[in-house]
Amino acid sequence: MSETSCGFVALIGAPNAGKSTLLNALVGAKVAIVSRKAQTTRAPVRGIVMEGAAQIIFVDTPGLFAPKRRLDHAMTASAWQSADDSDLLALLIDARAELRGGDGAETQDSALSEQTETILRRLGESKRPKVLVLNKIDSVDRPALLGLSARLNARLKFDETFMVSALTGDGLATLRERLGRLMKPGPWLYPEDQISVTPLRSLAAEITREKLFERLHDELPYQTTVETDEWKQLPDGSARIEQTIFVTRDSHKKIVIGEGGRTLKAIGTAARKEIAEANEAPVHLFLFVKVRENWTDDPERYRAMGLEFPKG
Ligand SMILES: Nc1nc2c(ncn2[C@@H]2O[C@H](COP(=O)(O)OP(=O)(O)OP(=O)(O)O)[C@@H](O)[C@H]2O)c(=O)[nH]1
Ligand SMILES: [Mg+2]
Repeated sequence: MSETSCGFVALIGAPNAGKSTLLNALVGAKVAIVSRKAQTTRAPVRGIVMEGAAQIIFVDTPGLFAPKRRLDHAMTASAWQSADDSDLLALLIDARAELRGGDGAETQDSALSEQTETILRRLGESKRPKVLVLNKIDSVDRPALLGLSARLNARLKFDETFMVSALTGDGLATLRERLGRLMKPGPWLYPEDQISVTPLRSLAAEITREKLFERLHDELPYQTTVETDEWKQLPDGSARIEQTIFVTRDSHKKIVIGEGGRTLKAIGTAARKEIAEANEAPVHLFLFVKVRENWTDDPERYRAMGLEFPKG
């Protein structure tokens, strides 16, 4: 048998680049939540992949953007911390958005978006090996893709460039295989059949938050967080789970609950199904909505999310 190798690969990039979708696709299971909205991921999530004798520990991170609020600072700091702690950095670019100039604004062919420029500048300071992953190739033209790859590589030296679709799976086998070869000799850190390190109760809270992100709009999803308060194993093998949805305003609470409780019911039903799948046993899910005007300034909420509380 060949010698074992192991390493951490941080998946970093702008919000919505498809980092969490890629993590799930690489792992082959849902370990991180995904949504069409930017800034879905709030704290790093590990997913473990075996590639021959190599164990690759992928770290999905919150999207990188100019932070304003305290929570933004905590999220982006955790992403850069994961990057600094990793053996290899994989910069994920939403090729479709980048070819449109980032946030949808038109730019010249030769330009990169301001957002990408900012990330590249900071990335340039890191001594770690870096690979470039152009994602969402299912929705861009091949020639444009080659041009984009050339522009990015001219701006920063990447060891390798991959073109993938996290959604269709295109290019992922090659990505896994090449990254596997880049792992350093050493023992595996996790048992060979382990794919996640996230405790079930945290994953359950994330699943409910994903359902909130799907159903709520504007600022509201960003003003909510979810925690699992209780997880009781029942004699029949099912679990009784209580979760709190924290919101900042009474008006938000009304929207989350919805007319006649309809919105909360829909969120609960969708979350329950997925939590039961993760739990591999039926669950009874009870959701409570609490108004906490200042939850985004409460260290306790950050601890629950697995984030460091930024002072100041
Ligand atoms: N067409 C297409 N869409 C994709 C692809 N990968 C991801 N997406 C979509 O892009 C959106 C964002 O995906 P996420 O995986 O949540 O992105 P993220 O980078 O984790 O975003 P943050 O957590 O906010 O930083 C979702 O609607 C995905 O379905 C892809 O390869 N092709
Ligand atoms: Mg994400």
